[in-house]
Amino acid sequence: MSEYGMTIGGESVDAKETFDVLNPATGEVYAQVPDASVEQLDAAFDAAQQAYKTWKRDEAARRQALHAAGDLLMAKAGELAPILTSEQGKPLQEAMIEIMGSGWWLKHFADLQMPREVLQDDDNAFVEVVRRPMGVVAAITPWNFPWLLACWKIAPALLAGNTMVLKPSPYTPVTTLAAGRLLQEVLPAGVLNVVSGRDPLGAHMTSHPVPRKISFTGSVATGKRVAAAAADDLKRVTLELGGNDPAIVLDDADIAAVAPKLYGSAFQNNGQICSAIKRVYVPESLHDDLVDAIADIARSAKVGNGLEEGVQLGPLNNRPQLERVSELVSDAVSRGARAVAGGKAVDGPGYFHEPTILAGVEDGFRIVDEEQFGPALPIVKYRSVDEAIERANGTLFGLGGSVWGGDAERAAAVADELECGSVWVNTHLALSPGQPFGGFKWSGVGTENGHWGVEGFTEVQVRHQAKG
Ligand code: TXE
Repeated sequence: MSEYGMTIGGESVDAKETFDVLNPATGEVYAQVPDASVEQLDAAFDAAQQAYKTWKRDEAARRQALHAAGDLLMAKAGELAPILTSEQGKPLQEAMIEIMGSGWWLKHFADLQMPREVLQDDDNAFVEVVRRPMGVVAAITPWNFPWLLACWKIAPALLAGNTMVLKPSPYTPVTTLAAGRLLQEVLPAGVLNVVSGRDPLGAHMTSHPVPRKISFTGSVATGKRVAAAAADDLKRVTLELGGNDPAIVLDDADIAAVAPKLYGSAFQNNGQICSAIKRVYVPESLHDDLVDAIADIARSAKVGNGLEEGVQLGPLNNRPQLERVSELVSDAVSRGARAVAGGKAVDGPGYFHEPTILAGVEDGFRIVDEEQFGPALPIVKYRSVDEAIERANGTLFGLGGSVWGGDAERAAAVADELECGSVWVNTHLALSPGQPFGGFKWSGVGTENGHWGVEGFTEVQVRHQAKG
């Protein structure tokens, strides 16, 4: 028996097998959760299919339910946040922000009005484009923002009239299981089903005959597998994959003002954000000042168990991720980079890594070319702005990018040259539920959030009514 049940057709359901979820701050088992069988996955899809028949019909009821769900999450944030910290690692205050933010997301979509598209209204005909729900959605989420990213899918998908089977990452299933149960108070049975299991359960979801749409957030490698599995059945997909966001600092930037903002956008959630700053390009003239300023901040950061007061950076979420970050840092140092702050994993239990600033790094080093997804930031010198733009774009990633400078118009002109889904000027990571989010190239397919996100959970239908 596990403490946290799955939710199938409104019921709390256990499984024959369980698997362990570790607390990344201690490396110890935090919870045991159900490992869903294939039959249980079938039951979840069946429940979602049954619920779809009525859920799709009443938009007002859906809006009301989403509001109630948002209110409930906000009211229970104090209970959910410690669970999130214990399985994910992030400081408790950030866990609170994630839960409150998920409530905000649901309530935003509860009120979102879709633009009406009337193509023709004359003596001959009334022609309108309408958006129809797709049916059952399979949603698969990662471990960095387990519940917020689930709500990026739940809110628009349910608003559009779909029902869902949701599978969290095996590293962080507990908050999603707990929140999924909670939401049964305000959602009809079968509208939101939550199943937990290891990676093969995700593969079963993508090849299952019931879902018409797969909404996936995770790594590029798995995203490609999801797309291939979906192709067989022509399922629709939205893929939100990794990023390697560049920040270009221009020569008129005020380093004292910019350094804390760059640091914040690179190290929030311990760097485990798809659209965090992953590499900084700086002119030679400002390089040393910027490195010193950011390294000072990194050295003063308080690293520890996220449940303790005042901790700013928790552990990385899992051992493979810690090993990956350590490997990329060691690779850079072995090729001549300097760790001006940090530089290594912290001994002892838990998956801690010192916040690390690397100078003397070049394009071609793995830590610049690959997604580190952790607390290590390479700072790279450039000689001309054109060269910086070329290097920023010289990757298969294309999620976000930012340009920093005193002359905002000049910075915006440089930002226009970046090939990515979000460009920011003098800020980074500015996201909101009404703003579309997606990636160019290998960073993804499709768009989440805003009315674009809702459209991603619909099929286009033309309604042509002849007149006269
Ligand atoms: O991701 P996976 P992992 C990046 C980051 C990190 C790397 C690996 O660089 O180092 O991904 O993380 C489910 N069919 N990001 O291994 O494997 C899996 O169970 C269907 C960026 O955790 O992509 C989980 O629920 N689903 C990212 C989800 O996919 C499958 C956030 C993501 O796991 C599956 C996290 C399959 N064949 C990591 N195999 C971002 N975009 O923010 C696994 N899954």
